[in-house]
Amino acid sequence: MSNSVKRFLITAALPYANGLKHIGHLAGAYLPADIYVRYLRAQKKEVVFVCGSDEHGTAIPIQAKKEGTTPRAIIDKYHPIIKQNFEDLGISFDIYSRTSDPIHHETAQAFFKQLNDHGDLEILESEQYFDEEANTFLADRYIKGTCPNCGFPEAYGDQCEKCGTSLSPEQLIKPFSTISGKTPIKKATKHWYLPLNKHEDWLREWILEKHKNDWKPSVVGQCKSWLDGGLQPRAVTRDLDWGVKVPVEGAEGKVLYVWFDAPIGYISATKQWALDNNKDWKPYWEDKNTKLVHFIGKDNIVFHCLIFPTMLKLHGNILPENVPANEFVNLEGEKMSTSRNWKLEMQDYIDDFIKKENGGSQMADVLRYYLCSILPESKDSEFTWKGFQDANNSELVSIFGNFVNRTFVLMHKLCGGKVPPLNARELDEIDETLISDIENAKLKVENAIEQYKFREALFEVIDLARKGNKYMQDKQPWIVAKELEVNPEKQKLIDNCLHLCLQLTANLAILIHPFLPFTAEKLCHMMKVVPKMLEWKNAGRIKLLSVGYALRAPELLFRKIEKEEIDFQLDKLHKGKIRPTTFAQESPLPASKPKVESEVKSTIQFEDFAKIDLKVGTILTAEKVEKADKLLKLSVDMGTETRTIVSGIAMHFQPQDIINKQVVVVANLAPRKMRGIESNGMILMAEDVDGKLQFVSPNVVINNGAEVR
Ligand code: B3M
Ligand code: ZN
Repeated sequence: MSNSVKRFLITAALPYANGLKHIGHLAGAYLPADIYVRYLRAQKKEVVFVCGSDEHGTAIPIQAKKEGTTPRAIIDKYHPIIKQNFEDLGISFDIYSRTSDPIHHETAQAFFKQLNDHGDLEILESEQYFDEEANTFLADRYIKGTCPNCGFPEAYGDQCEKCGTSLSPEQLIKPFSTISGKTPIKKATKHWYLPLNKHEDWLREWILEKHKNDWKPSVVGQCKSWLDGGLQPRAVTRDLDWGVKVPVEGAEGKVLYVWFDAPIGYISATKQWALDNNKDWKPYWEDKNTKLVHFIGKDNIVFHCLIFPTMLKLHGNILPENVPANEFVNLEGEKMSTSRNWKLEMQDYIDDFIKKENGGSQMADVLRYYLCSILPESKDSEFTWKGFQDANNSELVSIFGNFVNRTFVLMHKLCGGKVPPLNARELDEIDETLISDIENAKLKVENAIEQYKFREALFEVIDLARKGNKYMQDKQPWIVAKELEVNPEKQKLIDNCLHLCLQLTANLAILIHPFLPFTAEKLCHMMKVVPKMLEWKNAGRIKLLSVGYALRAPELLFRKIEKEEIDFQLDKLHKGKIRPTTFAQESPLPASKPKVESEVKSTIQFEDFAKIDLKVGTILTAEKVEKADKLLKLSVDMGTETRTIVSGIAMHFQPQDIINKQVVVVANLAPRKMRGIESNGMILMAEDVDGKLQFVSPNVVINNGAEVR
């Protein structure tokens, strides 16, 4: 770590306050950032760790519409929950701010104004998608269409969530408005642009030369492909009514693009922190001796490595030293997804594992441990419940917990509950090896952490505990104890062994602290030492606990995780039982009893089944049927024809949300008139445990008209 660094400013991506966050988010940015920050704090470095809610962008009003409420109500609902979730899992932000705060609006506006006044922005008029029915321009997530990269039919105007490609609305094939479901027209509008094309040269030099070796290859690689493709001017304003108002004349009805204002949120959060703590925020953003590090997920690379640095440079701020972006964590073999309800939310984990138990923060550390051991540092990784159980049972319990427990139990039994003396003259090679293992572990862990290799760092800590177990096994003080009667001198050997094991325990507390803070705290309690002992400089030494000092009885650090708990989670995941993001009591859905058993109808012959003509179709349009709460009128592309089908799903879906959805249609059902509309077929639906209807859909895109057998 270079000596000129005076202070650290560590940021973690600001999560959208539009819903609960899952453990993929946690592993992507927040956990690694927290480990890094706790390590720096233990090093007594000056460090500020900022984060907060991203409360702008179209994601917020869209969620508001889904929940039948206002954008303000959405952010006020999710911000405190997400904040608390992070706290429960030990993510130790110095501030968790909000981009809806006035301080942020002022900061973002002043930032924009300075760039605009200096002529760093360009105003361009262009044709943008406009929804005639809703009489509004369609920014970002208000427009969907088929992804040109992977063919996913519901890609957003700014990004395809399936393949991760970042898009502009023009690239979408068959674009449609998510408000009305209609195909939008093009209409002229004026916007402010950040001319990234003018900054290619220094960005190239800064990333591809200066940082080519200290940034992750995946990050440099992604930047390189953007740079090689040629940078384009980026619009930094939007026609929207939710966000930070554009602070110049002639910009009525326009707000800053969320990706312009959100990263400025790091600055406004620093300001707020400084205000709250009577500090000066400026050096953190202006002094070259500040080391700024952004922790993010890979989908945010372009914003943090190209766009925001350009803004910072133009504005006269320091640039990030590193952007250690992570890949994604998959869950049980599939990509985590909020829309498909395939995820483990922080809240769910907290409810099931932390709140249920006394002193449940032990379970927060278990999640931190497993996630850290599978951090997607260089490629996507996999969370499995079995892996979670194994990490706990065969590493935390059997290696770490076991070593500490044996040490404490034997110290009480063979050394009177006090730190025994070390008889230097009696040290043998095995003891010496352990002593140098302790020294080396410190160096290895810090080396790995400083290179953002947190998995490796954690592995080194566990490896040291493993060596402790091996040492204990080699020394077998409980066997030596049997010889005491004949040879009391042997007490020295026992003392040496337990002395070293106790010093090793103290070292483990220091080294595990950034990863498992609650466990480190518990160890301090057992050793009757103050948290100051956890300072990093103490690690690597074997003089942490004084001879003769009385220690407490061992406490259980980790408990075994049973198969039933894992089965329960798997079952919950597969049944889609996880509470939907919309809370049950606020859900507009009719309450329905969960069905305990599904009724089985009487047997039919194959010929009976074969009479049913099931076909795949795609919903083209959907609209409410007047004076019928439950009905939606759909037109469905059946391959060779377009059918009108009236479906009783209006209580479960907004028309705009089901456009382009592939469904299974009973194609030969006799036509039936409903509210004066002839319905030609029926859409197959399944009811989940919450009583919500879900489409029965092919899991890959299939040609319309395909037969279902
Ligand atoms: N809210 C996107 C995301 O959560 C965005 C990050 C902002 S960081 C300044 O992926
Ligand atoms: Zn795609």
